[in-house]
Amino acid sequence: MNDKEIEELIQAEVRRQREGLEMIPSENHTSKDVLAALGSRLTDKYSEGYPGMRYYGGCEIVDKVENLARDRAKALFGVSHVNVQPYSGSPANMAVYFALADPGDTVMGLELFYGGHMTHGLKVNFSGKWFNSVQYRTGRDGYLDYDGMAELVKEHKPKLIFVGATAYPRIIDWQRLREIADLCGAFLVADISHIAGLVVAGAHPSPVGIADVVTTTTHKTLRGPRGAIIMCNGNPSNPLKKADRTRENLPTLIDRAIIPGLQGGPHNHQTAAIAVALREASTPEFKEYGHQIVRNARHLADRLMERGYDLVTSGTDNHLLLIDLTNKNMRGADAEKALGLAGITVNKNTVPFDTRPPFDPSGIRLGTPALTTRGMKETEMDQIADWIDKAISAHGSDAKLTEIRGAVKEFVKAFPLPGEDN
Ligand code: DSN
Repeated sequence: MNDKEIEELIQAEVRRQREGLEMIPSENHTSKDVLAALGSRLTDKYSEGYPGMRYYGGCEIVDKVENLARDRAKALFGVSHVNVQPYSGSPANMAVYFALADPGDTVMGLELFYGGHMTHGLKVNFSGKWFNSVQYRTGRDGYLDYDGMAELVKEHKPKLIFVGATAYPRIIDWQRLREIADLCGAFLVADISHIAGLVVAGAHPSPVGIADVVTTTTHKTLRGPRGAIIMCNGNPSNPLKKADRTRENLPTLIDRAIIPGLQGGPHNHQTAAIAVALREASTPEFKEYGHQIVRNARHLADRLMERGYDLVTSGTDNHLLLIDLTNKNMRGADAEKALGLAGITVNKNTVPFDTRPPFDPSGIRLGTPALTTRGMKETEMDQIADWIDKAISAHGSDAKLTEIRGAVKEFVKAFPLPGEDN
């Protein structure tokens, strides 16, 4: 690369990832093939529209790329229609609102500070500013409060209900949510961004066929490039025609929301990389990967609880752990910093009913998708639990944290990033 400044920064970031433990549960390490597709000349091509109906010439090859991505997603998730063009998760969710609601309509989602996402109706997000957003929460026990949701649905009669989480460690009961949405005829939207890889592995129930629309980013447990897809069933899409807001018309409504509703040219390099990731996710190895993510998270949760850590819901069913550090007299930010100095990357996070402010919350959120990609298993989780505990206890002692960092750096040499040799 001629741009030495950027090249050095890229190399520095690769070293940071290689020499540490990436435990932010929404992150992962992609394969060399995904990176190759992302770095390809497909990025040079404009192709507004959809395969076979573009506003530009020269699209015959990117049409094949997009069709391949769509077909692979359909087969993997078992759904009849997929839009692979959303630039990322927030634009994907925005397209669902655009397709199914008008400004001022009532919508519902899990409050961000109880594990939801900004686009699920946070007051300062477009979803909370442009719509009448009613937010549901978890109960005191940290589990989704399905009964409370049902009451809210009966009272507010939302047009659409978003369900999905960024910090929820338990299985989501899609069938129960379907019944709740049906109380007022709302569209049910499942945002499975965090758990998509677990869903395709069979390690978490799938909402396909239960929810009306399913959105997911492609870069979390699904282990693809940054990007997103939207899935639904219904009549074949006709993006050139206006359509009423019916379940049969969902494919057309979604496609028209992406373009001309919200986006311009699709990112063809990203579409190709999504296609590569979807192929990888359809292998038996990926199924095993998804289950190992959960085994690792459960094992880590048990080891940390043995050391007195207070986990929201007292454990996990999926890829992440949410730890309330109140009983350790520590702020999430301090734990994030101490762990960072020890070479373990996590993020501070609110816990349900947090008494501290969102930017200085009581908890940390951590997970196992990236560690599992590197081949780590339960034995390694024992060691990592020990370091997490030691680093949190050593908060403020740079010497002790540096010592752990050195040990982490040695340890990870046996677990190379995808495509690297140890
Ligand atoms: N930033 C994502 C996460 O970390 O969960 C949500 O968009």
